[in-house]
Amino acid sequence: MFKKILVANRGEIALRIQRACRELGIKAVMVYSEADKEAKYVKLAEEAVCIGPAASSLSYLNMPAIISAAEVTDAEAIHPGYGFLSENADFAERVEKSGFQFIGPTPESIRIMGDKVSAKQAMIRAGVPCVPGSEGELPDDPVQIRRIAKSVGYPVIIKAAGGGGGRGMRVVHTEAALVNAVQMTKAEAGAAFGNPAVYMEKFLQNPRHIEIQILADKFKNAVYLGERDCSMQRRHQKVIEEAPAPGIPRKLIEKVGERCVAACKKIGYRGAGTFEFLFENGEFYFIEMNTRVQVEHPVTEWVTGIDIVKTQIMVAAGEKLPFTQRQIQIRGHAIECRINAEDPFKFTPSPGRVTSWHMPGGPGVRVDSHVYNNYFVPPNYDSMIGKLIVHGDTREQALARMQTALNEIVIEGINTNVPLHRELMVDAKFMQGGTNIHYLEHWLSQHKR
Ligand code: MV4
Repeated sequence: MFKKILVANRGEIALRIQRACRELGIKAVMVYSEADKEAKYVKLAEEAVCIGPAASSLSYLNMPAIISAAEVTDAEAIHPGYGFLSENADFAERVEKSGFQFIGPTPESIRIMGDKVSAKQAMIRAGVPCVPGSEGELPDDPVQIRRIAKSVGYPVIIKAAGGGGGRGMRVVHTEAALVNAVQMTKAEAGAAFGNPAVYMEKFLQNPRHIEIQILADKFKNAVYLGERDCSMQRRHQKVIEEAPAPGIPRKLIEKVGERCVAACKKIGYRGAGTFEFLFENGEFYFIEMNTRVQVEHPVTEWVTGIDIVKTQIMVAAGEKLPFTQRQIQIRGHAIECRINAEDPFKFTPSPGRVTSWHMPGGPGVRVDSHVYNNYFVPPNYDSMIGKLIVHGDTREQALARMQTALNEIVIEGINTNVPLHRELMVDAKFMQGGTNIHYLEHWLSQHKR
């Protein structure tokens, strides 16, 4: 096992990784920007290195600074967390070329999944069900583009190969609008991602966003840890996640989960990963794979009892997965509310000093946050300042615990989205379960203030 790991991230996930290291008896080196020197995990750290000024581009995205920090502290491995450099294949490669273990998949796996066209082709070959569409990149010939769209059937969606997470997409409803839309998306993709390649899919109108968590080791062992429902989102930012997904038969999850595991084995995937699907009319359609630990990993940890971050570190160190698929059971129900420093209904960021911070507790309540009383939320980064996660034997119990927990929260000095969560947790449709990806935005348009 590693003796020392460098944590190349900030915020709640930096603290989460530091805690996993402590449990494994590994020393954690924290890196921080000038804006984060008062962060809790820096105060708690045995070792911490300042890697640059507040701007991410000069600190958390600064590859030489991070690799130098690993060199001067004698770390053996680098955990990238989520966001920042976590899905940057060039970074993973530079980490390994510098003699450190990257805690994540190989640069090659990251590269394949980063290109959404090659990711989809790998999944089709591996037998993972995908959204019907173009086989690979769209050609330039307008005649061929129209022929493909006709066979897929309108409406279609044009997506950039270099996009993902909602960036670089365009929905097309008619043949008249098609060729121009393709050209526009290609031009934008070339400018934004340095890759003008686009592909086409059937546009699914009212899907749910369901994702499958997997874990794999270096010996081609892989397991799936069930699914998460991440349909409650606004502008491609998830707001609430839960596991399991309400109303989806276990047998269906098992079938798609086994496909994901087979795909991992086929491509030699290692580490933690997430297969994102759209779910509509009882069918799963793969859209993208994330090659990192995700924000919402705690809901899966709670229903499976598996520590995903610890397992990431163990498999990166060359250990075998310590459990088989048969040993993984889904128990109860977990819900996560992302707590953001923002206006709860206008969504404008609300950084600043937290003058009062009281977190809930009791059975089935977990808070992952690096914030404390009198902490200053810097304006330079993502507005997420923590996550409230609850577990119950049933979804009803989890909802009741989340309602109580949200009512116990006191955060003063900044605005947060806690008031929004309080309202959503008593919304009849949400309480019923199974809302689709448009539900929250529709709800917000009906609850303007
Ligand atoms: C789609 C889709 C409908 N049909 N693909 C948006 C983010 C990116 N991961 C893929 N996205 C979508 N792809 C087809 N063929 C609808 C979306 C989509 C969406 C997906 C998941 C969660 C929220 C979403 C919000 C708007 C659109």
